[in-house]
Amino acid sequence: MRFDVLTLFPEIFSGYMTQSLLKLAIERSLVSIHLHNIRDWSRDKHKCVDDRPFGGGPGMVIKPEPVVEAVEDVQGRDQQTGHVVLLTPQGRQLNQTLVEELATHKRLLLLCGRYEGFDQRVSDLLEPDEVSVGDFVLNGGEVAAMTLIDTVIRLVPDVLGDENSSRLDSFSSGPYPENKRLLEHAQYTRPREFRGLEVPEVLLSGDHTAIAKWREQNSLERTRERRGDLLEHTDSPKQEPKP
Ligand code: 6GU
Repeated sequence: MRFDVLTLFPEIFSGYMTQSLLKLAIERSLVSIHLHNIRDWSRDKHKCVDDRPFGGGPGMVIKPEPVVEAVEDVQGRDQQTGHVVLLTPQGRQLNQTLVEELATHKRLLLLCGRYEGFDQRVSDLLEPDEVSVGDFVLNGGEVAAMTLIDTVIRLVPDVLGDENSSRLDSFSSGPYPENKRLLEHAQYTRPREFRGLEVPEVLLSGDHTAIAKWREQNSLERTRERRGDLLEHTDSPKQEPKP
């Protein structure tokens, strides 16, 4: 899977890209990340890419020309173009279902905004898939882009060592019916007892059926307690239909 990232701050990605899982995936050619500095498409002699908003107000707006031209250039370099994603708090909110959808693309082109955002005509012309990572304000789209990359690459075949570790995670559909997303069950490792707190007996029993049952129960309980909203969005009817 290939990512092209258009940003004013490509350096932000360097630590993340040299981190183990992603680094390994890049080395194994399962994932590639190409960084592009939007400033390189500035026509201005001072490499200026932003300007004051028409109508007044605080902050600066990123000009449309360098962004649209950068996207067109990067898209034009290869036969296969990328699905264009614009990271913005105004987009549809990222969740595991959207991550799965994004992971179906062979190539994604991520546009990271800064300041007060891009000139509206960037969206009008490119019609990107606008994605937000949550209802809060980040200083820019870079951290959101890394979040998106991090969640998507987990679904690229062979990126994770153990196939199962992604399937059983919180929010993955896992062994549960489609769309029914549960939080992951509690995990324990040695020692068996720590400061008076003991590991649940069943996990030490070696009885795999009992363990699976305990884990499923624990998942459900936790989800009900912490994220009841997740249980409301299931396809299964809340009540048995009357005969
Ligand atoms: Cl994608 N960008 C910014 N700047 N803030 C956000 C966001 C994105 N998602 C949530 N908040």
